[in-house]
Amino acid sequence: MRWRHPVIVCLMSALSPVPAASGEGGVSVRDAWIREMPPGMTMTAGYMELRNNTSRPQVLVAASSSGFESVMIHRTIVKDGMAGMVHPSQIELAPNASLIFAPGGYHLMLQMPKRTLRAGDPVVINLEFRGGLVLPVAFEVRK
Ligand SMILES: [Cu+2]
Repeated sequence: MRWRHPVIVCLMSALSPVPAASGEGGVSVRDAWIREMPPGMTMTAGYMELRNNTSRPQVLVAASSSGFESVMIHRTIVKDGMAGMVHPSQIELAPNASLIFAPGGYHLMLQMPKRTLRAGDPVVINLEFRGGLVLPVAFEVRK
């Protein structure tokens, strides 16, 4: 009766629920970096490319880091020729799509670093998604 075994395994994998947004390929991050702060500045920004590898929307609801007193999701918008920043409470990632955090658009506003950051330093920022997924991402400080 050995032949039964692979059949049972196949059935079980077909029946097991699809994880909401696990770290294993659920949401991935590329090219994560932080702008190096000029001396005396207490504020900088983090950028990255977020990718939702699932067939469902994923919602970024918060970010935090032990390296900064405050991390906020921000978006730079231009209205009537004036640039300003807004603080969206969440950002939805469309299924199987990427969202780019870049200068002039979405960014992570990083305030009050707990130590001096130099180009090349790694800083971990935790991205929190609706449903409980927390994705620790290594950002690199760049000039
Ligand atoms: Cu900002």
